Amino acid sequence: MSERPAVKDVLKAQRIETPSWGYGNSGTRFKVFAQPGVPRDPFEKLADAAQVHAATGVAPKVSLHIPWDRVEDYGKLTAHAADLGLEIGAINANVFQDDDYKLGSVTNPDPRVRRKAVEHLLECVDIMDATGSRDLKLWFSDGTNYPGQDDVAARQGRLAEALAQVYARLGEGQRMLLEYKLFEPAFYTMDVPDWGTAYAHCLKLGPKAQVVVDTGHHAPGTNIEFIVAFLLREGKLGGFDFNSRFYADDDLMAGAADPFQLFRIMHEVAGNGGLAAETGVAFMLDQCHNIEAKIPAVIRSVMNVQEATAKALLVDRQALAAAQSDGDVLGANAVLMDAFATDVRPLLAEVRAETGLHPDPLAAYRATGWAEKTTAGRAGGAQAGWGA
Ligand code: PSV
Ligand code: MN
Repeated sequence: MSERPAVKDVLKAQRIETPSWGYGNSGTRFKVFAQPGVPRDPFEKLADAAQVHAATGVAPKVSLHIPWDRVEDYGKLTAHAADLGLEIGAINANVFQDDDYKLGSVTNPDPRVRRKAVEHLLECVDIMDATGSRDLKLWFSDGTNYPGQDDVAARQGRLAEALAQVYARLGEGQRMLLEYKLFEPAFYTMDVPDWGTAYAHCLKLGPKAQVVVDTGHHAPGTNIEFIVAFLLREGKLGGFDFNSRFYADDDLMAGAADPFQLFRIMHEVAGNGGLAAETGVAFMLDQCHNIEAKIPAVIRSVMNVQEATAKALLVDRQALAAAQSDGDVLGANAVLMDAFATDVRPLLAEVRAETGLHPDPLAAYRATGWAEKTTAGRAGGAQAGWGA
């Protein structure tokens, strides 16, 4: 394995962003199970994220969700992040948890509600300015539950208008990442249900608008790697919200449900320039750890993304291209399957050791005693969760 310096360099350079909400309490609509030692505010969430970065060496960025992570002083939060060796990643807007948004946010038939939603999105850009964040991540729960409930084409017009207002406010080097989702919470139509809708809006907006692919947001059986290849080719893949699903938007650990799918996605990323820093693809996690310990679950997810990336980098591209141009169907498939079947854990252990890390991030984390310390030290106060 040690004869692969180029592969190792790419693995050393890849960064995986972790979500602040992954460290807080979460659950399903049936129950939120509180866990001991869970952070009580965004400062403590960053302290937990720093443990993930310390163990893996590749997770310096943390996505925030507003208002869950709203603070008085974003300069102070950013300085706290820097003290921990972290940076603020994407700012996720939240226009889905207010009574006003029952019939939608930026697509609501009421112009007052639309204005309120746009104000929130603009506030998120202010927070980007204050924290040095590059990405505004937009997901809209907007949609309808019943045929005839609203004019679906008119809703597209309202959406385009709101996006244009926010796009115009973006500064130099800032991006808007538009996320799509097939269904939930709306069950008849979502206003941004698929990559095509997101892509069309981003294309109209301009180069700072790109699509984000949340791996849990598709119909079962959707070929996500095709979407990834298409968007990369068009220069419109802004990033991923990685997580895995068995049924709907399960938000389980990335790579847990279908490691082969994650490999296929990373194969398209690696083969289409998506691992080059200048392409700007953000590898973010968007997960909730409802029953498992949160920090080790985030570490495991980071490792799963790294393993899929390493396997994708091991694909013999020359042999693949030769088999493809020869029309050798089985040969081409074998090249891909050989890479997928490779045990890349020793390679990743070497990469970690070469960067001064413990070869086993989970063992490194356990050795810190952080879980015991926070369980004892974070008694009292209200634990952070979806509504915080
Ligand atoms: C929506 O399901 C979503 O994927 C969006 O990214 C939200 O911001 C996030 O989940 C909240 O958990
Ligand atoms: Mn998401």
